[in-house]
This record gives sequence, structure tokens and C-alpha cells, in this order.
Amino acid sequence: MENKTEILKDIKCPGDVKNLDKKQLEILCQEIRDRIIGATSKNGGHVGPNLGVVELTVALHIAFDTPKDSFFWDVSHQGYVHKLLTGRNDDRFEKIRQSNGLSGFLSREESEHDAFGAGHAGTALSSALGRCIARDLSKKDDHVVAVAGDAAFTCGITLEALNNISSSTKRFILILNDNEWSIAKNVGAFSKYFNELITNPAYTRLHKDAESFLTQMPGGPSLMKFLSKAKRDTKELIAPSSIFEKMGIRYLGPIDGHDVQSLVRFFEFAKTSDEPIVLHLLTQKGKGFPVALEEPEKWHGSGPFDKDTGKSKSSSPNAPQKFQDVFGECLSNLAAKNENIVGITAAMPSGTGLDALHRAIPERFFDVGIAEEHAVLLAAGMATEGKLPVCAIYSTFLQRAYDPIIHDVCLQNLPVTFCLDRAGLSPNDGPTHHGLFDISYLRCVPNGIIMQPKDEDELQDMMATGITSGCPAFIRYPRGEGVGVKRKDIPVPLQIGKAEVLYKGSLCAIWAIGDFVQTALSIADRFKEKYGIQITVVNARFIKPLDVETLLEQVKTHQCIVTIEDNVLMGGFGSGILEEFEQNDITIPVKRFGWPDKFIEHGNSVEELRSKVGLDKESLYKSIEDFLSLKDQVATPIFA
Ligand SMILES: Cc1ncc(C[n+]2csc(CCOP(=O)(O)OP(=O)(O)O)c2C)c(N)n1
Repeated sequence: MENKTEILKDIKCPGDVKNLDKKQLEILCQEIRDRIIGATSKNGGHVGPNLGVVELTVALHIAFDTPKDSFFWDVSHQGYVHKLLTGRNDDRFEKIRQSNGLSGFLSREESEHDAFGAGHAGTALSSALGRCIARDLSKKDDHVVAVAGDAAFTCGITLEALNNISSSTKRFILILNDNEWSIAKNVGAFSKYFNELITNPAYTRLHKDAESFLTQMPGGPSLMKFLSKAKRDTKELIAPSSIFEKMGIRYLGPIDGHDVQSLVRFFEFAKTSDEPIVLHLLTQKGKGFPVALEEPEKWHGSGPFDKDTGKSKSSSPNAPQKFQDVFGECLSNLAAKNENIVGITAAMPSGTGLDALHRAIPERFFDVGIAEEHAVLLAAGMATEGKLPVCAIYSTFLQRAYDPIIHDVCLQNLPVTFCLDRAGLSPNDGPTHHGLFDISYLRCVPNGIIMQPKDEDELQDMMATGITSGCPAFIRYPRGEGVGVKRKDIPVPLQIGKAEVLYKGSLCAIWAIGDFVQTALSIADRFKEKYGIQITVVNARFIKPLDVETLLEQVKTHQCIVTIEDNVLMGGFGSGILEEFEQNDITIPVKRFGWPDKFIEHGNSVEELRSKVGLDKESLYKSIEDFLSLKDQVATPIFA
């Protein structure tokens, strides 16, 4: 173990970290950092969060024994160190978030050391509590540890769990990994409160004393007596009870989250606690990588970069603007002209592009923390007072707010506009982040309109349509760059429920949404070239209400209908068309293309993942050709 690069290589299972000495642990932590920076520099990943939990994770694996003991990581984007220590330091780590590489999150399928998978925030405390209750019922004695970032305390679910812990179990260990950042700077009263705890000299002194006490005399009960006495003596004036203690959860902190030996002592102590306990750890997001320390928001999640300079490798100067940036710019322009427009984000100001509104009109920008359910209710309340709220929430995270969408916004027909970025695939993130369900979960709710633009200019028009519609409006658009079309200076509201017929033809009409419109056009071009047949291509624009008039017209002049969408087939856009046919007693061959009834893994790119289920351009062309029985025939379609 003398060679500087030897230690991590020899860690094959968590037990291997237990016997390392102080110096070896220091080297191990450095090697882990190098490994994370090396791997993420190639393919991107959650750099800052992982660099911040190196010591904390090493200490966890020294003090606890997974898989007997279990860790419940909130979001689990910070699980790379845990992966490296649990037998996954191989080629798959090198390709993390890529095809045949490890997932960027924890996954029960990936390892027995991953007690619980995640990707959405706020799930750690509730799921860990569930595990504790099950353990207690089974009369087992293993330890359950929830690790949650400070931003997890902006989530309603975290608070619901906190409310439930002390009445449900005596043995619950919570690690609060406080780095003061969500993706952006953390917001809200809890964040301020944690800061007060950190800066309260009484706590700092008390726990410095506690730490040195632990160093001298390891042993939980004595420490507890010491702490209780200290509090009694000072009648809580010097060390006021934390909010956790008032909820029946013993609080210890603030604790240096980068000192492995000290952390191990605190964790060993937590194992002996006969009451639920929270350890408040202070960590630095991006620790050990100066560029990440300087810009924690940028380095929360990064694309490929030069590991020496930190310079991004993925930015191509001539790339079209991203949908999120078009959204932000357009909203700021619309809001400048209409003072009722307000923007709401649930902890994703830069990811959604809503930070543009923050820069332009800060008083009409609201970051509510990781609180999608609250964000939607807040919007509903604002709408009752004449405001025109725009909720910018990723498709996958809007799932959190389903009840307020139905019960508060749609039932009361309130004019809230939802802009759902990341509709479709988030290829590197995988199943927790793909936005493949929103059409199905929104289409069945009365009163709302649902739109999907084929390009950035249409996104602007749809925003104008939604905001002026007077009803709930949902606009879904994909992650990443637009197609590079020229945008009008002033967006024009669309006629609600009217599709755009791009090619007028016969035989078959393809109804597509989003970027599949472009695919449909190129398929039509190929048919024209190969068979001399012009087929119809429709940009549906509105998933709801469907342009039934145009659809029923086309039934008279076409022999089949094809639909293509970036959503699960069940309950999706194509299903809506089938329902219309059923309602109108129409029987016509229909072929729907969309995502199958299974979770889609992570992978390299949208195109690659689409090709696995036959949704890439070439497969679609061939499938439609087969459906029309055109193959090997020249200009004699079977339906002719
Ligand atoms: C429901 C939900 N909304 C938004 C996100 C996007 N998101 C991923 S990580 C993160 C911030 C997490 O901050 P924190 O828990 O403090 O951990 P840190 O990254 O600072 O270590 C957010 C907002 C999410 N994962 N889930």
C-alpha cells in the first residue's frame, strides 16, 4: 500500500476500507477524487455533489456494514463514492451514465449495496423510516442511515417523514449533508435555520467539546450524559434545542464532514443511540477541485470537461439555442409586456431557463425549493388573484404535483401555464429522469390544453397561446438544443386545437408531435422519392384538444393513420386519436409509434435509446413501409 495509487485499486468491497490507517485514508480520499474527476471529465456527471461526500462516504463504510446495514441516499446523485467502495470501480465506472456503464444514480438492480434507488429528491427519510419500521417488526438489529442534503429539507415529503420518525422507531440515523447548495444556492427558511445552527457559537462550542470528549472516551452513553448535562446546565440558553430535538430526534452538530476519523467516531456513537438521531455535517460541494468550489452551481452536474482547466468540452459555438434558453428569453419578453405574468421554479432556475426572468424582473421570479407540489398550488393561488403564473417544471418532476394539477388548477379551471422541459428522454440520467409519461397523466384531466412544438419558434407561439388561453395549459418540449429556426420577434397565439398540415397527400397520414414531425417529413420525402407517393404529414401541435375536424376529414381521403410521439404509448397521443375514432364509429387501420410499457435505461444519446425500441428514423421508416406494405413494390401500395 505504499504506492500512492495503490489503495483504491485494492478496495474490492466495503470491508477493505475498515483497516486503513489515517495516512492511507487520506490517500484513498485523494484517489477517489481523482477517479471521479477523471471519469466525469470524459462523460460528464454530478461532479460537485460527489466530491463533497468523499470523506463522509468512506467513514460510513468504515462504521457500518452494507448490505446488512443500509444507506438511503436522497436523490442518490452523490452515490459515486459509494459505488467505488462497493465493488464497482471497474470499466463500468469509467462509462458512468453511458451505455453499458453504471447508472448515475443508485439502483437496487445494480448492487446489493444499493438499498434503495432514487433520482428524485426528498425520498430518503420516508423510505429509510419504512425500512426501520420493517426491521423493528422483524426484530432485526441492523442500522439504517438516511443521507440527505440540505435542499432535501425544502421538500414536503422530508418534512412529512420528520413528523413521523420519533413516533415510529427508536433507531433511525439521519445524516444531514449541509453544503448550503441545492443546484443553485439553497432557499427558504430551513436553509436559513441550518445556517443559524452552524453559526451559533453555542452549538459550535458544545460540539467541539463533544468531539474532543468522543476522542478521549469513545462510548455513547457517556457522551449523551455529557450533552444532556451541558444543556441542563445552560438551561438551553447557550445551546437551544434544535427543531429536530423538538421533534424527538437527537441533534448533533455542526460536525466537520471532511474529517474521516472524527466522522467515524460520530457514526459509531450514532449506532448506540436509543433515540432517532441526526448528525449535521458541514461539507463543501466540489471539495478538492478548485474550479468546482468556485462555481458550485455550474459543477453540480457537468458535461465532459478538461480535467486540468475545467473547461467544458461539449459546447459547440454554432449549436442552436437550447429550448430552455428560448423559454427563458421568451418568458422575460412576454413578462415585460404583461405585468401579471410571474414565473415559478422548483429549485431549477438554470435548468429550466427561468433564471432569465430572475435577471430581468426579479420580483416576479419565485424559486420555492424542491417543492413541485407546493409550486403548483402557489401558482393556483396566484391565478385566483388575476396573475398569470408560468410553472417551469421538468416533465419527470411534475409527476410530484399531480394532485394539485387535478384538484386545484384544472378543477377550478385556473389559467396556469406549465412549461415541461425534458419531455422525452434524458438519456444519460435514465429512467428516473425520462419525461415519458406526461401526456398520459395529463390527457385524462379535464379543462387543460396540451401542446408540443416542432421547433423553438413554435414554442414561443405556444407560450403566448397558453398564457392567453384562460385555462390550464401544458407545453412539453425536449431537453437540449432546438432545431435552429429563426424566431419571430413577437410570438403569435395559435388557434387552440388546430393542427398544421405540412404535406397534403393520400394513402397515409402521419400525425406527429415534437421533433418527430421532422422525422415524419423526411420519411414522406423518402416514400415520394422511392415510390412516387405523396403521403400526408401533420404537425398535431395540440395533443389536447385534438384537431378532430382535420382528422375526420383525412379519414375520408386516406387509408390509414400513423402516429408518432415521445411518450409511452399507453394513454398517449396516439391513444387519443384511437379514442376519437371509437367515439365517431370509425374503423381505419392505425399504427402508433411511441415508448413501450417498460422503464427505459440510461444510454449515450436519444438516437441510440430510440433505436433500441424502433423509434429511430431508419426503424420508423422501415416499420411504416411494412405497415403500408410498400416494401419491394414499386408504386403499388396494398391499400390502393
Ligand atoms: C423532485 C425533484 N426535483 C428536482 C430535482 C433536481 N435536483 C437534483 S439534485 C438537486 C439539489 C440537491 O441538493 P442537495 O439535496 O442539498 O444535495 P447536494 O447536491 O447539494 O449535495 C435538485 C434540485 C430532483 N432530483 N427531484
